[in-house]
Amino acid sequence: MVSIRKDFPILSRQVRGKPLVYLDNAATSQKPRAVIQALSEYYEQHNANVHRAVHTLGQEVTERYEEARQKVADFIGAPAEGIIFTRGTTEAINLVSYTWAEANISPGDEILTTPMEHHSNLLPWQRVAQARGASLKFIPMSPQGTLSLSALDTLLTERTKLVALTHMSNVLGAITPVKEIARRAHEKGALVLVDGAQSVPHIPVDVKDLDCDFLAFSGHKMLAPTGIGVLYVRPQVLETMEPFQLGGEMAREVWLDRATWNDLPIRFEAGTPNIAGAIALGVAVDYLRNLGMERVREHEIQLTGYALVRFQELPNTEVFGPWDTQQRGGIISFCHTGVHSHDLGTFLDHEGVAIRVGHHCAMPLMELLKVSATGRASFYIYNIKAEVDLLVETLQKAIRYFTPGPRRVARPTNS
Ligand code: C6P
Repeated sequence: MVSIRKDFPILSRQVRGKPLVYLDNAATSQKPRAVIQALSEYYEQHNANVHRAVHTLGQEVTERYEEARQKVADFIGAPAEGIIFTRGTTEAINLVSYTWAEANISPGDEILTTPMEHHSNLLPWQRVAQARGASLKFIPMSPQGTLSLSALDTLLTERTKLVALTHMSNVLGAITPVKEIARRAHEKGALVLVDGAQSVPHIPVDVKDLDCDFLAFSGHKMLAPTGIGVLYVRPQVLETMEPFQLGGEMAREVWLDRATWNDLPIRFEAGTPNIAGAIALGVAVDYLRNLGMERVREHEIQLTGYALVRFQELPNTEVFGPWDTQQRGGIISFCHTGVHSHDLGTFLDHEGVAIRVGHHCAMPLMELLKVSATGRASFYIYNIKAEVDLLVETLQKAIRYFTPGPRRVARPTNS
């Protein structure tokens, strides 16, 4: 979507004297001017605390904060009372692990997840399993990210209390069949938590359609600032949950020895929240809705398909994840047999191209892929084919540069 590039001021900057080619969107997205302006307008015109003040500024920001909650709710097809603002996906998942899981996971219970989870959706469950005497089970998967659904026949039992899985792998780009897994988990009485950090910014997501009980995602990966994220909880489940943190605004009445809790979802937002961030997230949601999430998805399918074809020109380079663009998002992880990903990433940076290299906070998946690190290019709405071309051509140069002499001469090049 070339026309929207002008909305993103950072895209006109240079890096090391070259135009920035930003392909690290799975780590964090860039921000449109509308979001940046929402932040400065908030501090220049409205700044006050929410839910507390009778004065005009306080009322203005409370109204805007709650409007943002409604926008986020509509974006994922949820009721506003099921939307809790958090710092991000990590805090959202930890909230569930410290509240719902502590109260509902007992010795002998099982938590089912996958080997491709980001650490944020693995470590909290390791902790809960250890603390509660429960066990952690994993749905087997192929190196491309296809989950073995037939294994659910034996893996899902009456002991399964929670299925926690990513909707889109941050390494493979693989989209998981959440709907099917949720249906089968519910048949056994288990709840379903979806890590939507990589899906909500990129594909249409509707919690009613997925039929999940929890959905966690981060604003900063979907055009909003850092430090704001969302936990959706199915209201019937939320009503049963004890508060996560205790403090200001989450209590209704407080005595010296006890307290009662405020309405949902404020009960789960103790202390002063990230008001500016939440309002700016609302603006980011407006921006994405104006574009249309179907269009966002279609754009990324096109770009990813093009990139997958072009990556085949790279010698000795393995590309991970599904080949079918319908089954993956705009994330391409790759590994060269002879050149370390960090060298490739550094070379690309010298040409203004930003990708991520490393284990991507998914170390068990690296083990499954039998690599210690990958390079990862990830796309968003403002990326264009010319950037994919530059990425592939610069990778070709990097591979030639780092490959020892004779092979350098022998390989046909386009330089
Ligand atoms: N992945 C990446 O470069 P936070 O940091 O809380 O906003 O998001 C955590 C998280 C959870 N789940 C998935 C699937 C994720 O991809 C991430 C963040 C970034 O892949 C930073 S490690």
